[in-house]
Amino acid sequence: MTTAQKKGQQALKGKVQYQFKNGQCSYTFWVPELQPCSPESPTLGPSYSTQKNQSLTIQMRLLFTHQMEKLENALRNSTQRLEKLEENIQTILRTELQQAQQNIVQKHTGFILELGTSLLAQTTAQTLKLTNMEAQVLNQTLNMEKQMLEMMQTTEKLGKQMQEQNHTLHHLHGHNRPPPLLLLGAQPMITSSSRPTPAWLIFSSLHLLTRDPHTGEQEAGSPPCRADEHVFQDCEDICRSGVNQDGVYTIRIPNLNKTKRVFCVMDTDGGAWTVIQRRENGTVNFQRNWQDYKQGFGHPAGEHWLGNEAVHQLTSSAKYSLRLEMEDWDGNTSQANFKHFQLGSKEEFYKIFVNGYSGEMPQLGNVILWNNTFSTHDADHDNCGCNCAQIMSGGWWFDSCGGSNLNGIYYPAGQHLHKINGIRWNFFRGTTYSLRATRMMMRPLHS
Ligand SMILES: [Ca+2]
Repeated sequence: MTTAQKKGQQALKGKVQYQFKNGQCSYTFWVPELQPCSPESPTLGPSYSTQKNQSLTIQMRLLFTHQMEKLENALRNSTQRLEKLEENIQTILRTELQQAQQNIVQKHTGFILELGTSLLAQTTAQTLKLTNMEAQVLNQTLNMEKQMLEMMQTTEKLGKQMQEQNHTLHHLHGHNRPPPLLLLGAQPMITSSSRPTPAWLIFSSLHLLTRDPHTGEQEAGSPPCRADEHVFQDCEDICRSGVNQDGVYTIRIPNLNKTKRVFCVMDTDGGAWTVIQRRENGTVNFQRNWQDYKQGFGHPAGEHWLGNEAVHQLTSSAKYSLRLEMEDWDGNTSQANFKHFQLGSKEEFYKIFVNGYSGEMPQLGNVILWNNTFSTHDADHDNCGCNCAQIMSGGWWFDSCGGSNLNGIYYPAGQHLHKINGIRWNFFRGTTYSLRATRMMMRPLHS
């Protein structure tokens, strides 16, 4: 509240004008003018004293009002100062708070950056280590492949030298005597001098198969084919039913509640062969995984893999023999025969059991497949620190990558040389020669 005092500019007779202003309101007072005191004046008496007291009261009120006004102003000034002080304090506190927050953010950011840098450095170091290890492994693998190739080339040279020595010995002993390999108990071998064309006609001449390798006499105990059975376990069963034509037939695999289509090579003299593998033109991809080799694939009338499980069940239900037939790109053929043949279970990784070998290099023949487990690129069960199926391709009983792989990559004519991952049988055409055609087949053991 504000108050103004004005003293009247014009005095009425014997009175003095006082004006007060409070806000928008103004008040006017007329106060009697004090007369100089005269003790002798008979007019001064009680009336004069009363007027004087009233004037003093008004002056006191005015003075009080003035003091109050000063006090209010002082209070207002103090309030304003306090407000400014509070504002300054808040400003200072806000500034300090912001500064503190910035400091905290900077510290956290610095810590996170430092941590990130440290992790990045560690990751980089680990990546470098992994890269170095990968490079070392790759180099070692390449070195191993190179050494293996060199070893195979050396083996191939030794094989050629051995063949030349055999040839020399043959000439030294005279042309009327058979070559040494045949004297060592091999099955009749198709040599280049007696090679017919086409070569597979030789395989159809199965009367050779049933003859004793030493005497050339007919094998004893070869049952004649008959037609009194209706559920066929294998091609020999079909042959016994009276069928004597080569072709695709249906058999029921023992212990498996399903049938299989197979190609049968009928031989009325010596039973019939159930074909379990055939390569002849590269129309079927043999780069398969474990499951495919387990179940079989391809076409029985063409390129075909009967399946490890079926062969395991067949060879577990009866005694079987195994024959492998091979042909190179010049029409040369060769055979490998195993009198005893059995395939282990999937828990044994379809380990192959062969014995009673006859074929080229008879002293070493059993070793080429003997007791090796089956491997594919996704199931490494070989005896090498490497993965032979990845290096050699296909699925096979590799050992330490071994001396054979009839399921390798099919290379066409002109591309079949210097290949370690082709269709290979080291005893026939060496370690880097990829063959033109192969056939694997089995039949019950003839005593
Ligand atoms: Ca291995």
